[in-house]
Amino acid sequence: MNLGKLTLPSTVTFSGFLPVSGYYALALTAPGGAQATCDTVILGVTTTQGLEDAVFDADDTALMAALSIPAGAIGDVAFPALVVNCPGNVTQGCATPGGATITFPAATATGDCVPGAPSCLPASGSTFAVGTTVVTCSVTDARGITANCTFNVTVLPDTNAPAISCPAPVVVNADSGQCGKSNVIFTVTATDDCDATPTVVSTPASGSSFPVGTTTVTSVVTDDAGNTNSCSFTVTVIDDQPPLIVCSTNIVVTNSLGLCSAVVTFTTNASDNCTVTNLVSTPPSGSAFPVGTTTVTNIATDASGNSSACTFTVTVIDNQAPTLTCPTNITVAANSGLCSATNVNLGTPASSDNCGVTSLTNNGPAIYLAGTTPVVWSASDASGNTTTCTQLVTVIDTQPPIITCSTNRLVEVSSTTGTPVFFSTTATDNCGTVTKFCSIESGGEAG
Ligand SMILES: [Ca+2]
Ligand SMILES: [Ca+2]
Ligand SMILES: [Ca+2]
Ligand SMILES: [Ca+2]
Repeated sequence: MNLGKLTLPSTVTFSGFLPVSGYYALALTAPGGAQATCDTVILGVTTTQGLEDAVFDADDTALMAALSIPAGAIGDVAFPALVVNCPGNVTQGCATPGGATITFPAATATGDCVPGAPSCLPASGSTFAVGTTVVTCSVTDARGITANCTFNVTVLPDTNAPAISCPAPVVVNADSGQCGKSNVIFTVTATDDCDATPTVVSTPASGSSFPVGTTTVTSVVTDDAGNTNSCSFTVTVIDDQPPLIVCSTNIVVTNSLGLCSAVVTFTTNASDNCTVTNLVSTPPSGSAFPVGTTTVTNIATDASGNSSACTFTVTVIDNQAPTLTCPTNITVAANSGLCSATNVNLGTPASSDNCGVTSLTNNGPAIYLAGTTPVVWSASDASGNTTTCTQLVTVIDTQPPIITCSTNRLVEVSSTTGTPVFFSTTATDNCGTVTKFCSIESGGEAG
């Protein structure tokens, strides 16, 4: 057995002879290229004459056939087997319904003529459907020999719902002048076993405007596989703004005719950032207000119980004087022996007032002289309105004068024509001067 190597030029022609007996090793260089291990074909050829001028194109199967080298003829030379080594089976969870992108270690190949890394199908980095996929990695060397291996890629779906955490109840005050709060910010956190950024949707969303009151926010988280979870919390917006209330200015009116009061209407205005639910005036508009000054208290309340108050006064003036009717004029007799009367009973006047008579007086004297005396009655109310009337009181003298005659006289006649007689009579009256008359005056001649 002869073993040898022959390096052939890149361009070869077969010009010699073969077959022979014996054993030769021929190193052939592939056409057009440098010699490489993989380009070397070791042939075991039996020849009787040795190797002469033998040239081969190792890649030329037609040549090989022309050489009549039986396939088994080269079996006596051991090539390092071409072996492809697959990575181990891969199992990965967290697939979406569309699958999962899986990368796996590269397959390797061993042999003396490995042209490069084996290629795998599906390739690493491909999207694998949920389930088990057989990956085949193969390589073909320059000799046309193909080797392969397989391994399993198993993709498990994401069946776990995300975790979600809602914030504690949010309590805020309403914006000034608004029945709500704008731009309410809150944070809902969520995590997932597979999806690094699960999608959280809150309704209403953070940054929304919330009305006064309590609103429930529902937050739903969804992972890439469509698993969901939810939580909820409340956003409470407090109305801490009391209503704005505007009272009437103070009111002054006169009484209604005949009444010690007046019906007064007024307007109280109130507004609120939400709604004024109650506006109460005490006493209410349209009430009968008594003469005098009454304070009206006004209270506006909103739905949240905030309230504001203001006050003003209603003054009702009594400008109506009392009515007064004097007692009838009276005539009385002078007291006995006097030219006047005392303890005169004037009688009772008739008087009334819309608010009541507070003073009823007269200026009558204690002693009424004979004649007519006007007595002025005066009725007043509490507001100082006064009415007067006049009653005439007449004192008459019903007492006749008192006259005292002289005692009877007996006189002597001293003359034929008569005798003057002098006598004295006296007369008095309770009312002063008395006019006295005698049928014969003192000093006249009595016959
Ligand atoms: Ca999940
Ligand atoms: Ca309010
Ligand atoms: Ca009055
Ligand atoms: Ca008299």
